[in-house]
Amino acid sequence: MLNIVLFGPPGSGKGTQSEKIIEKYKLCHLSTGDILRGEIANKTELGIQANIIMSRGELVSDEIVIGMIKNKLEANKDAKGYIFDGFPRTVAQAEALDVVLNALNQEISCFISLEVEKDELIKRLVKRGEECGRTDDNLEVIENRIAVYHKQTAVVAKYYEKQGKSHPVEGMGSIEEIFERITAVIDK
Ligand code: B4P
Repeated sequence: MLNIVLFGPPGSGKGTQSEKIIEKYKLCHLSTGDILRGEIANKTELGIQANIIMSRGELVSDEIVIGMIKNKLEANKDAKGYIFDGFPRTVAQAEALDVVLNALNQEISCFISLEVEKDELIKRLVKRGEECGRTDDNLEVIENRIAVYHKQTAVVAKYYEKQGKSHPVEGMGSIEEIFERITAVIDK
């Protein structure tokens, strides 16, 4: 099975590239951001709590997101493989993911880390905020999301480097150019 973690700071293109990867490799898409936004749209108890945290640009608790991923894996057992988009975002989430996959006799095949300069991240997210009205895509919250990434999330790359699975990919350029770089890593 092909199990990919697509990693990078907010606005690095995880969601964008995930869509193209799923289409090409027919993988099951597991995006914690999308699942959380679904809970918010459905006004569930979890969604109401998550909305407060996400609109500040902070991370939702490990316990909640790990539970969500377990449920999704359980519900998609027949998948050819998975793409984890926006998860794991902490080392605790990475460790929990290994435990869950091991129990299913599976493992992460590769960890792809998109590298994008801060100015470009801000430019992309501000533009999306203007176009789509996502409440966390405004300058103040974007700055906090990037700070949270450096404080709590960037360290996850070291976890996969130690396992020899980490592949940094240049995330600047056109969506197609970046997709070609990603597929070159996956196909290898
Ligand atoms: P996510 O939904 O994961 O959102 P994101 O980090 O902002 O990245 P996203 O995937 O949406 O953006 P993309 O780069 O594709 O997280 C949102 C929030 O949910 C988090 O802040 C947190 O609160 C919570 N959360 C999610 N997962 C969690 C977890 N595991 N633990 C705890 N909390 C969690 O695209 C951005 C924009 O750039 C798009 O408009 C796109 O069109 C554009 N773009 C992409 N590639 C481009 C390119 N090459 N050139 C120009 N524009 C490009």
